[in-house]
Amino acid sequence: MFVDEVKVFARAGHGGKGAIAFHREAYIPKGGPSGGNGGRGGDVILEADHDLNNLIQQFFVSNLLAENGQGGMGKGMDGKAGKDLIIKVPCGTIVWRVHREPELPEGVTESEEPEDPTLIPAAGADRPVIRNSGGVQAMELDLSAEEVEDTRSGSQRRDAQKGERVCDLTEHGQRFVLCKGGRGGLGNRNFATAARQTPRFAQPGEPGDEGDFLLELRMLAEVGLVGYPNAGKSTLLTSISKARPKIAAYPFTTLTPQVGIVEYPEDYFRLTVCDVPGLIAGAHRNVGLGHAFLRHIARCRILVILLDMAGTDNRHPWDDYHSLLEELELYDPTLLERPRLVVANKMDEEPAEANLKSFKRRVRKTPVLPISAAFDEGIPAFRKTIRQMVEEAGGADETPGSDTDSGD
Ligand SMILES: Nc1nc2c(ncn2[C@@H]2O[C@H](COP(=O)(O)OP(=O)(O)OP(=O)(O)O)[C@@H](O)[C@H]2O)c(=O)[nH]1
Ligand SMILES: [Mg+2]
Repeated sequence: MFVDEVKVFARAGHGGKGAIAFHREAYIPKGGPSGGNGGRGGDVILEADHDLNNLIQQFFVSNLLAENGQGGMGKGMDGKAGKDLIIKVPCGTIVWRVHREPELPEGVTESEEPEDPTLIPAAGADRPVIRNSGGVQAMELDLSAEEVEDTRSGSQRRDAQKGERVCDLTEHGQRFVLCKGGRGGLGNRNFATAARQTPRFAQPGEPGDEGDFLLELRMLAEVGLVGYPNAGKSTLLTSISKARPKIAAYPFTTLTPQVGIVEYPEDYFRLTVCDVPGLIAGAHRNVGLGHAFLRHIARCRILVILLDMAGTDNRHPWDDYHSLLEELELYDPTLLERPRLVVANKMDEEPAEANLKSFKRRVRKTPVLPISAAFDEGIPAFRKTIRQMVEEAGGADETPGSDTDSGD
């Protein structure tokens, strides 16, 4: 199972309470206050780990509860601090704070929308009210009824619905304190003064932070492979890297994103390539596997549009190309501004040459790289081109966390 989005509830440990105690020992009368302090509660900490590739652990254990601090004890003994809870998440995890709807007490139902007292109800239907005052005519318009145009792009709107973005864990080992543990209360020995030598009170521990969070994984790869099902994306990934995704002649073979590493042994350069499940026209209406996996290419530096130039199943590569671009735009218009490489696959097949000619006639000014992934033809040129494009787009070594669709 591949989990790339999961809701969790996190609560840090509460601080232990301070103790109220007095020193008792033979021959030491009125030994004074000796209540120890409570220990602090454990934090809930997220840590990025490059050995993980999805959020399945949090899917099964979604309540992240850190240990409470121990209460203070007599004889001046402080309580033990609660253990921090360290949760490992894959690199590329974005954390959103989800605001919970306030729960209404039992028996109370949500009332209808409160009436705005400042609004004068318009007479009749939606007709504006015309009022006369001293011969001057004024037209009353109900501005609240007008729809405000939302200029945000699809991905920005989706992000805003998710809540408030609190962090983005991109580097291996990067840590983020999701919920801070409560401080322990002070024991009564802290409150002794010359004027009040027997304080019979101590501090309670502070509660730990808590909240609902949404963990979302957006893979960190430099190159994203986009194409129709059966275009040969997985075959291409297999021929350029050591990744071994399933390859078969039926659509939607790949059901989860696959990442491969392309190595350039001459200077130890490496690139990560992400193969996402096939996209088809209408994916924005959830046709096929929908847009769900496009989040994984949202951070890619370059996009490779892979087309089946042989036109298998009577498809036309130029139609595929246009509908792919349309789907990308519907998901996030900034994806179209990303440098992209159009690759024509299956050039070994009979109709591919003729289709490529027609494609070039219909889609002008778009350079196309012909390859045959299954027969390793054109692969060296492909490797070289993607490297060049990634370097031009900002290099592979920079943190690829600067996704344009993020709202922070
Ligand atoms: N003739 C020919 N067949 C190819 C080539 N590349 C891939 N294929 C075949 O196309 C079919 C689909 O290949 P996949 O790599 O599974 O395609 P995909 O794009 O990953 O498909 P999904 O995972 O379903 O989205 C397989 O039967 C491959 O053998 C090629 O260059 N030439
Ligand atoms: Mg595949």
